[in-house]
Amino acid sequence: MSEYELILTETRGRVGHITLNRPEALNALNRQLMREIVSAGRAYDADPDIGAIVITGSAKAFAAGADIKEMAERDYVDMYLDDPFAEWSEFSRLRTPVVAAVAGFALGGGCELAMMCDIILAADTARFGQPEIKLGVIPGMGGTQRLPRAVGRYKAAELVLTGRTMDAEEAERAGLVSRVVPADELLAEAAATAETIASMSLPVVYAAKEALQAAEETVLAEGLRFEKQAFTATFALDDQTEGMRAFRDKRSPDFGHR
Ligand code: CO8
Repeated sequence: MSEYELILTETRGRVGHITLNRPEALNALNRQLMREIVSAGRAYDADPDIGAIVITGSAKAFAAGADIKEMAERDYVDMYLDDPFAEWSEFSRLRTPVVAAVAGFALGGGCELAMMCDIILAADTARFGQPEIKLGVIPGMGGTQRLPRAVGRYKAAELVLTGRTMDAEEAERAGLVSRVVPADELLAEAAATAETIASMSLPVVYAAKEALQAAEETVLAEGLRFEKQAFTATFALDDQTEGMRAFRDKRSPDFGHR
């Protein structure tokens, strides 16, 4: 029996899949759903046989935000002491790359969850936005920080201050999504993307993700220093020798996955 009630998990090859499964609330992120997502992500991250993670929702909703009904009656002291979103920092620090496969609504916390992932593949049915302002609050899971980095400050400000949502095409144009695909191809595309990542050297994938994160978190000179160190460190790995010899010998590399 699964240890989870609100998500489905499945390992296929070297890819761990997480499917949000709270359809009656459009995958609204209540406390339990958040805990289960973070717990499944950590479990995959701790497993050296997992090289990438796919997270998805339903055809109608990736996630329609944090659970408004759960939050409605809470007050400042309660929220401050409880810090209900603290666990998300663990999700965004997973070393394993995460591919978000987004169909339908990705609003509020749902959009923010997608932005904690490394790659966002969007079905042509996807809608993104930060409508918190309409509820008398502001984004609380990174929306005011990650959205401007993804789409630029002026578009982010328009979305956060008006609550307007955008379709997949606009989101791709703005730089929020990696790629838009037809809805019926979304899961296959996400799985194929994750499988490609998982076929690479795991320590090198970790290093690449860490260096990309440094681009978000540091100034350029520091990021370039980090990259140089991480790049040089890959030359300590057998996988670098194998990868380059395989190219020279015109064969596929064997990165020694079990
Ligand atoms: N929370 C709780 N329940 C929700 C949520 C939500 N975010 N979204 C939808 N539901 C529920 C509805 O209440 C409804 O339940 P019921 O059948 O019991 O009435 C069911 O899901 C189906 O929803 P609708 O009938 O509304 O479906 P529609 O297709 O008519 O509309 C929408 C879909 C447009 C997505 C609409 O449901 C909507 O506007 N949802 C709210 C979107 C939103 O405002 N999201 C932001 C939430 S606030 C947030 O994310 C803050 C993040 C800050 C971090 C917080 C960390 C804890």
